[in-house]
Amino acid sequence: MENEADVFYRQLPKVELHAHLNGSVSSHTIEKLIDRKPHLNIEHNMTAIGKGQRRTLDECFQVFKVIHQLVDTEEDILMVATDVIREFAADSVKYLELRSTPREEKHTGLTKRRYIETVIRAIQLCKEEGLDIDVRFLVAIDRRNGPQVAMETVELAEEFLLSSNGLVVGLDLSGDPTVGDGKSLLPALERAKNCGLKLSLHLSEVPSQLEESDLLLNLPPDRIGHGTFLHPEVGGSQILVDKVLKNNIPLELCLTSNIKGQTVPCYSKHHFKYWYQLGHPSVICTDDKGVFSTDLSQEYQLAASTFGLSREAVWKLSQQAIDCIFAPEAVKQQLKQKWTDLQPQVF
Ligand code: 6MZ
Repeated sequence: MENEADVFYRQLPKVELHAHLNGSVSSHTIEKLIDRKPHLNIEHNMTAIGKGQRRTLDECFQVFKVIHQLVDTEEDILMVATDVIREFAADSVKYLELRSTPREEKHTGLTKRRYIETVIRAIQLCKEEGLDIDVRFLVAIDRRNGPQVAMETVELAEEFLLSSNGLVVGLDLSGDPTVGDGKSLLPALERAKNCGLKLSLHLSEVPSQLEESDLLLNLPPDRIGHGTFLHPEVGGSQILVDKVLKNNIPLELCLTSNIKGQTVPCYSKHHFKYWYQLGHPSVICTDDKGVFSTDLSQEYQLAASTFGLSREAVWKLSQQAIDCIFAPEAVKQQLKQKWTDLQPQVF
């Protein structure tokens, strides 16, 4: 049974800007995938981290490898993407930027181009269904694959930027932050920026990446994923913070993901507090709602209960996320109108 508070958060119109497709697969969809591929002998506890459980970040990345085994055909991607979009829509997410790393799977004939086309098809199918959600796509670079693959990914993303009717809006840099080196990816990221792709970069997700973060901040990116170790209180530096502030680069903050992946010790120590107190644009996101067993309503509720936010402040937080989206100004205006129409008379 949902109580009154749960209903408020469920009905709150929301913007989701940091959602990895294969990390967002719900247990219901995983069940369907397991049924399709019983020979893999994959069980539920290998694809999600349950309530109260934690893993090391390294173990989290093993989970993605298991999910990738389950999602390796065009049909799988189509099902996963449509299910994920419908689930976000059911959680009152009105605008969603999905991100995913195009994969080639030789044994099924899947190519990177087909991968992107299939996600786009899923977005279009959901639009035809009449779901009340605007979905855009960020093509992701997995840092572990190095500079050449990064450049090829940018070239592919560039093509779709021009041919997808505005559905592909940007590029994401993600993957295990302890693997690979951001510096070698700079030429690819610069190219992406110059051709009009918006950049969302995972930055300082783990400690001791000061030099890399400094280089990436000079681009500068249009948004930052996590930014857990940017500020001086956790070993970052004021120079990094000043660069973020000077360029007014919004942060995508994923509370449960950081707690379950153990880069942040507990909710009350989450860096949301640092940036929110500065009045800096901070967007609450899920990261991987399937893997971390959460949803966006729950993440807003957790932020509010942990940091003592009033309902009015929560409303403002979800509304301000509109200014951080990568879609054009006209879409921002439509969303702002939607928030005005839905706003309660009293909180
Ligand atoms: C960095 C992450 C991530 O692309 O196959 N990914 N990268 N930090 C995180 N924090 C936990 N969570 C997910 O979705 C899965 C991929 O997203 C990235 C990783 O590259 C992972 O393999 P897609 O849809």
